[in-house]
Amino acid sequence: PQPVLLKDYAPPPYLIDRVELDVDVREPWATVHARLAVRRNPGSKDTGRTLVLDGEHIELLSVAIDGRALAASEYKVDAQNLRLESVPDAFTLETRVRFDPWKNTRLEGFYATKDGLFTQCEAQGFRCITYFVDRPDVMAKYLVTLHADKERFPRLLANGNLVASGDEEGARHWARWEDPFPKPCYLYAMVAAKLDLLEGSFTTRSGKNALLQVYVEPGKVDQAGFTLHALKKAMQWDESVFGLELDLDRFMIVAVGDFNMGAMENKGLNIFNTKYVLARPDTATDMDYYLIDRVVAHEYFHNWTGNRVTCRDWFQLSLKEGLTVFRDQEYGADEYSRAVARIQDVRKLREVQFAEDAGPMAHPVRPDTYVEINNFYTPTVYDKGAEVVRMIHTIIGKAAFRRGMDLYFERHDGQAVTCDDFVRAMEDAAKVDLTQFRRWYSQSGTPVVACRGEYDATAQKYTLTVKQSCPPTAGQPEKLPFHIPMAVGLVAADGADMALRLEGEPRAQGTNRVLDVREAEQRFVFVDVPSMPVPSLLRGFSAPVVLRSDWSDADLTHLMAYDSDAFNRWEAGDVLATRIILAGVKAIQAGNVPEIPAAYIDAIGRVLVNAARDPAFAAECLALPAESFLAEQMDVADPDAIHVMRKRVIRILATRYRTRFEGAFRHFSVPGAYSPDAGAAGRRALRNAALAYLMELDDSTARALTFLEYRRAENMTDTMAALQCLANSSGAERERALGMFFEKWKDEALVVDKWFRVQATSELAGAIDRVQALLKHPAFTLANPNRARSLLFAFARANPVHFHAADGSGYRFVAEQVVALDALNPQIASGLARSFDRWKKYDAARQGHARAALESIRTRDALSNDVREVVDRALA
Ligand code: HT7
Ligand code: ZN
Repeated sequence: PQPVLLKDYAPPPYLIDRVELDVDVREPWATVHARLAVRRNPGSKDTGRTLVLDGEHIELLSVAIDGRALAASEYKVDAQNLRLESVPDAFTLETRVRFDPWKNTRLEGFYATKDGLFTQCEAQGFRCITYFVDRPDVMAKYLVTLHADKERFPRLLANGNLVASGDEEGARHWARWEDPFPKPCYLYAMVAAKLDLLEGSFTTRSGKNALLQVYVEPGKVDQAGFTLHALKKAMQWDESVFGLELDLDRFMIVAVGDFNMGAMENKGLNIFNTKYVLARPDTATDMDYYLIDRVVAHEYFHNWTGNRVTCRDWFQLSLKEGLTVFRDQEYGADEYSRAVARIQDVRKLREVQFAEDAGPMAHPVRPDTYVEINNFYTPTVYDKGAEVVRMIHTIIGKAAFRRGMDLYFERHDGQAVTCDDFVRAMEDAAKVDLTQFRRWYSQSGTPVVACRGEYDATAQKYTLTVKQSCPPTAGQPEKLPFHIPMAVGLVAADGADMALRLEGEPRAQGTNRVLDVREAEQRFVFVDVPSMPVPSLLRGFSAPVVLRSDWSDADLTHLMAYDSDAFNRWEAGDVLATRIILAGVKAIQAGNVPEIPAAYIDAIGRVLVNAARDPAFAAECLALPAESFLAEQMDVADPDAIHVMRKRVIRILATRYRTRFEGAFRHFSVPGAYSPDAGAAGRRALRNAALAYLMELDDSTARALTFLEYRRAENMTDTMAALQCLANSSGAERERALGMFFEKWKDEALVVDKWFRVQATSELAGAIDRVQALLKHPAFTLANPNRARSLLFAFARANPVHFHAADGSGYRFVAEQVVALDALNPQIASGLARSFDRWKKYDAARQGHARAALESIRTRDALSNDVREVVDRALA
């Protein structure tokens, strides 16, 4: 297939203002009768009279224009399109199509699961339901009537308001829904299913009372309460922070167990993966609760950033996704701990997005080309996109950002717009020039910012020299300098922040400054600096860059102890730990015994002593950098040495602080009824981090303690923490705990996913054999994305030492699974294929195995475009 190019964008020659759908469900068919009000687009330069509609995996039964049925000679239909020549300027187009949702394993369009039928239309699933101009700049009002068997499908839902319903012949029923808002077809949704319902209500600040509904599979209403609670919190937050109110009388969330992504923001009818809806203290961990909170908020926030103002084309995806991730990050920061939320978000960005930016799938936040749009729902578009919005917030400040949002809605409500329209609203509201800043949207790659500080005691000046560069990325050999907001402070020897005055300024302006770095090399001279400071750079991770600085180990332990910026206190420890592990890897490679500086061991001791001040923060400080992140820091990654060295550091700390870890494990218990709030979750995080350190000793005392904890645990957070430790241990407790767990939870799909995951990520020898055996487990199926993720993605992404096995067995195994998955669900298969992205980072022997594995995928016939694009780019 030909790549789609941003530069080829042209407005659609025809618009569709109104859509009436009549959907009849009778197994094996769904039959869809569509009536579309079509008119020529006055904004299009195309003067042709051909209407091209998209349609895939559907069988055309009839076509009519203004009530006249067309003969087969009057239209052309192929596997992708329906073409109508010489159409009038305005007309009603009627089509009838049918397809089999029970055979739809791709899970896009309209598909069947055990509980009923559900839709997923973003990005291009609507064309699998009816013939349509399937692009987001075609917006229409919808009236939808659904018909189905009443007993099998008691719930018939679509976007908007229920306007009529009734029974019909043959024990069937129908329901008609009208959505008052024009929308792009990717926001279309319908459901015909047997589901239980939890209801609530929300009164908006202008006094409108809205009905809130959460639909879940039968018998699971007791796991839906937190989602309803989270939805109300999100509504409240968007009103108070952005002044944005719910515009609907009814807001529905439907949970489905078979779903390709996390959730979908269809107007008024959000469809969610069960993973982001169902939670009970004994089935869901603190992290599950936190993610549910964030995802519910994210989808709700899309109602304005995505639905009311949508994307002109799919190159603009970050317009809605980057902005909405920024909004859900801020919501998380306000609802939980700002510092811990930031640490976790940055950790993920650096582990996943930075690797993407350095690999074959690197693309700008606003890509300029794609083959398969589903491959571009990426960490770059989402998470780097959110960082780009955050930088605008940092540059112009909170008040101007809010003005910019208001202006954006004032100008563009009801429109399909571009990233540039968003930036222009921010520029106009803040009266700043973001011309250079726009490069963040068009240039791929992670900039490297190198800082060097020089102190002149006589002149009492501190000069910070900042150099930026950006490595070449696919299709972009050269980059222009970025506009980088760099938040900085200067920390004195006594730990206090110094007042900051730049040369030329009349007076000091606070102790925390945002420097505008715009040049390839720039100097910032601070005056009135009474003593040699330690610079605290990029506070709060104010830009998505790799920071290099000439800090000594002592500088870093000083920042760990005193930096007033909590993120940078954590960051200093992370930089130091990375430095120590990478030095240890070199020592191991040279056959030497690695050393761990006493200053670092002492600093971790202080983290433990002070843990009670903020247990969640302390738990983050105890978590060493991930193996995948460490691999990215090496020229040639050595997964075995990284694994050995990282574990060595943990074991040395565990040995040295055994008593403190045991004390923390006892002390930070959380009495009373379970609550997922930040305080309680933070205590559990610290307690379980302590347990993991102790279990690294893998002696009989630690194993007995962990097994006892496993049996006594009263919530899933503590259960999983203990089980994860046991899964990595060779003792007999491992099999006992895993057996007990499965027996207890075999009927709870999301908990069974955890059981697969904990085994797939086990570092014990023989991982591939165990994962291969689990593939044959009766509870395993490739057809369910959550299950495939829990075993295959977990192995390929979170078990680096076995995925990168030196004999290539990990690569061969994953390649075979990519091929098997591709036959069912190309989107999920291409996600798994992306596990090979960084294959060129490894040694020649591993590269040979990875290349062979990738070639073995590429040579298969009938490979999807999704997988082909990923594999072609990896091998290029
Ligand atoms: N906007 C939603 C994206 C999405 C999606 C995309 C492709 C295939 C399946 C999908 N399910 C959901 C989710 C979001 O970002 O809010
Ligand atoms: Zn989103």
